[in-house]
Amino acid sequence: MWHSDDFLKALALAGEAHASQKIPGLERPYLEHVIGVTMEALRAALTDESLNYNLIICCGLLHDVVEDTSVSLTTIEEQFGTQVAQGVAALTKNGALPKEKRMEDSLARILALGLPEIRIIKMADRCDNLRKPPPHWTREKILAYYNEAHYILNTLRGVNRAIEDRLEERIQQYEQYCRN
Ligand SMILES: [Mn+2]
Repeated sequence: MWHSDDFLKALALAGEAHASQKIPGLERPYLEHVIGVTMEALRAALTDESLNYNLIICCGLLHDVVEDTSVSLTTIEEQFGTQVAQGVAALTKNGALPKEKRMEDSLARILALGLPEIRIIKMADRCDNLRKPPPHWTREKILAYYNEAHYILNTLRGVNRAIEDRLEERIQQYEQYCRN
């Protein structure tokens, strides 16, 4: 089982860090995305008792704070320990790289880390992100996002059937936006 204290501590940090952010294209608080990802990952992880649920909860809640806010990996390491900081680091895209290289690089670092929990969170992240695209997205961008979802699934699959099936399902649901 997980620790309620760690859950509340990670929720507080994520809530504060993302307080002013909205989900792109939707006027919804960003925290909904973060909690959605964590719940999606946890639901899949519960099919496998060997997984570290505490790691899923902390890294799920904190997965976007370093990429999108001023919270540093040092702060995360001080408050949550090395493993959570390593997980968040792998889930953080390297902004110094050209945009088209960032996903490939992040997925390579997620694989290299060797923690199934972090692979599950990345797949859960794309599950939640496969929402109705923002109105300003071009068809080309929607198709690229759809193809990238396949790339994420094919790169990270092999750790947890429940999240892989769920991502497959979300990709199929997203196909409706790729048509016209
Ligand atoms: Mn995310």
